[in-house]
Amino acid sequence: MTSSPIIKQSDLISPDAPWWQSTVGYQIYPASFCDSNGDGIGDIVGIISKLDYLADLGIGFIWLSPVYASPMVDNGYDISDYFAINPMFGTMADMERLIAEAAKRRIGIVMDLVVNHTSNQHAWFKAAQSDRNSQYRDYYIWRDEPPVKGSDADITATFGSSAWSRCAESNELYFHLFAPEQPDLNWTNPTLRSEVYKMMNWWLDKGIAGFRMDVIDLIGKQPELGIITDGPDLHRFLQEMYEATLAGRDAVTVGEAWSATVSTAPLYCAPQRRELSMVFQFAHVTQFWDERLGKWKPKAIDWPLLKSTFAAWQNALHGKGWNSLFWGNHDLPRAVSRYGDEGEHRIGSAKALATVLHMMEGTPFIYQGEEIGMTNAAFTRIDQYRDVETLNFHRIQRMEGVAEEDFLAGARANSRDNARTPMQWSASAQAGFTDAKPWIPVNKNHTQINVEKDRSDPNGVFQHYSRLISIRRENAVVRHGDFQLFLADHPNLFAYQRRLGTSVLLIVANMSSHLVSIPPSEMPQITGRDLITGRTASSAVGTTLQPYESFVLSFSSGQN
Ligand code: TEU
Ligand code: CA
Repeated sequence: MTSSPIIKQSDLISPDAPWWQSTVGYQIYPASFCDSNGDGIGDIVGIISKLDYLADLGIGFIWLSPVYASPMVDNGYDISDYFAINPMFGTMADMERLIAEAAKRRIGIVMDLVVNHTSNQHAWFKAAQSDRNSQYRDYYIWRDEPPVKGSDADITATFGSSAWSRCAESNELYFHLFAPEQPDLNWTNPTLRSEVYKMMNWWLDKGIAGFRMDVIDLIGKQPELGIITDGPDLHRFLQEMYEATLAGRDAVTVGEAWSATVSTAPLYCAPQRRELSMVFQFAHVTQFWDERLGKWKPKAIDWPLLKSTFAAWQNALHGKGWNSLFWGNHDLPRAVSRYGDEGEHRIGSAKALATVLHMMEGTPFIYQGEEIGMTNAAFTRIDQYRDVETLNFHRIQRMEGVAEEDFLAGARANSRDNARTPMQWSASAQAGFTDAKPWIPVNKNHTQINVEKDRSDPNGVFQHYSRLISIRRENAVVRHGDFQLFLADHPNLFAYQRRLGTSVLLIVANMSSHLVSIPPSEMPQITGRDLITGRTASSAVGTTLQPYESFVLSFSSGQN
């Protein structure tokens, strides 16, 4: 096993545990992070200029959303060349400099690996569609006629409409689980698989720290049988990929798996299976979507239900596999807007959410702007949106008779663009993100919510995240302790204990905007040091918590 160039094993408290279990990831959505050349679009040089900021925060790696060559139908999740950088984001030399500059600060670069599909502008697809005898033909999935309605192969794409589109050139239908411009790759073709592994090795050899794998639970699909997730060959492919690329390297791999359950997750991430480092699953997200209208009609957050979901995952994976911990990403609304309070208690709720998430077992991911408590976009008109999914569903739902205001209300809550408005660096025009007109509007609240302002506040959100990251690094119990939920049915208090040997942490947060007293419970009555404030504090029954107050008490079980 070669050791990671990024984080030295000797720096870690448990040198036996992999480096990515002691640190925190930070997701950058390149188009919206920092624009260095005044074209209104974030870029790689912009990211390099903010590496010191990320080093101050204390993160260990960046998950970089796609920067590969792409026609940008789905903002880079439609790749036309895996070996090239989109000129909009910079050059390969910029990318190499990013890897090197990040490494100097002990930050790894985790690339987004989008290999469930390519762009329809990829050379493989162009060759495949123009010539039935092309060697690339079988890299994709074809059909002569549309499937019979209601038959197994009659599948709807994630972005709406049929997953089978007619190819004008060959007059056949090809399969795509996302936009028609994102044809799905046929993973049953061994040559295609080896091309993907070659490409992965090429990037790993450049010194990247690993991959976040886009919709990796879909690569075993068998559309003719109606099988999309958990296909019969899925794990065989992942094991083959591991041996061909990851074995002998100290890379991290994060598998996006919307379909993963507490029972299927270990199949991806149990270490002895040699597949992925961790899963990135969405049980806590999708449980609050409508049965019929999905994300476009979100349900209110029910804390007892949410807590029980986290607890189930904590307990199911403990000692078996590794999970990711996150509130948001580029596909989801902003954490404070969805789970907290974007008004009066914005700062408090951002901190409480961070506390309860970061003290669990798993690798936390911070989505850009979350560390200063950024909120949803608050767009009021459809022409402010850019996201292909939002625009498709707008068209579809309007056709189905959904009123404009109703659609806009759903989009305001859950459109992917909520997370994609530019990073708010300062109160100046365009939030210090760009000098030009940004590709998507800046949130009007940047005058109040921005990095400069938050960091000048010792009680700001950034400081809190930074503290939580140090607590994780310094306390093995955060990484490997067991988990016990307290007050499971309490509507506002999120309370749990982590325990490793004699070292115990008690985490309590009031997830509401009113005062809440801790009721009698099975929770230990102890006094310990609050790792966040450094004060001596107590978990005593009757203690009253301020709105969104949270604490992390550390004590030794020998003392009580
Ligand atoms: O997301 C997978 C995915 O299924 C989401 O699009 C999700 O279903 C949707 O937001 C829910 O409404 C990944 C990427 O994270 C996303 O940005 C890409 O658009 C998608 O894959 C296709 O590559
Ligand atoms: Ca730019």
